[in-house]
Amino acid sequence: MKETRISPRHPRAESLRIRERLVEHFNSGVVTVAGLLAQGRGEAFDYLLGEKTTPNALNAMKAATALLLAAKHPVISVNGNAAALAAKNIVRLAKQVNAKIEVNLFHRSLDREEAIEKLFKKAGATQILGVGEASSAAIPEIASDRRRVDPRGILIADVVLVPLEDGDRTEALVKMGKRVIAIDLNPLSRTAKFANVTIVDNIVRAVPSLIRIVEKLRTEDKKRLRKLVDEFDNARNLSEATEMIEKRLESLAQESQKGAHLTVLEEKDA
Ligand code: PTJ
Repeated sequence: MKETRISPRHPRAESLRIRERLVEHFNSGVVTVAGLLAQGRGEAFDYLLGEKTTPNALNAMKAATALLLAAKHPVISVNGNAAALAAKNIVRLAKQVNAKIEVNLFHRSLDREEAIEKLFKKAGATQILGVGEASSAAIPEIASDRRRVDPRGILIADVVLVPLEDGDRTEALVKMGKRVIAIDLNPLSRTAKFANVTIVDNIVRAVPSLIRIVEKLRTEDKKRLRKLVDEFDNARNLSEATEMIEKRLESLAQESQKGAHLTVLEEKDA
């Protein structure tokens, strides 16, 4: 398929490049149709957040890093969108915190699992859990195919990082006593609310930022890491993220009111 050329001068070039990457990986069998819809929803929230990593997200990332560094069996759970948007950085992060990477799909098929495995291996991963028969265990209370997990990975994990998730599995994992870190641009989603630590940011920015924070915090002692986790309040952080959107909408409304006023003046002048 012919590649779409995006001018670097286009005001929304980065957003368009991300979209193209998803389309490319939709064609390669990694991303599902619903994944394209999910990206659209994410883009809308990213727009409202100003398309940058906020102090609120950085705060959550510190708690997430502390959880990952203190974990005994950390696992990064990946789906089609996470693979398409962040495979290389997920591999780097997994190596840094000694985490396993497990494929866990909502729209499960062996072809997609294998395409995702291939993409991660190309990005430098040596082992990908959860592919095919490897996910022989089940987590309770989930109706979707996401209940099938790898006994070497999510089943025994104490900390699970779930980028772009659906709420049911997050809730089930938390009920099983696991600490769940979510990356979700929507602070109102069920995943965001059920997770122990929710990073309200785009996965393409969040994973590189996590890598930088892990580098900074990796020499901290266990006591300080525990303090970072204990002091983090996910409900409060989500409420702040929602307020941030509210404030940005207010300032955008004021800006567009000024714009509308100019249009009225221009019409009068004409
Ligand atoms: O690959 P599969 O089969 O496992 O399917 C994956 C999708 C994403 C289709 C599936 O998990 C799903 O349906 O997810 P939802 O319920 O649409 O939720 C996706 C959430 O991710 C939404 O809250 C979006 O706002 C958010 N989101 C979308 N794109 C991004 C994002 N969050 C962070 N970074 C993004 N780039």
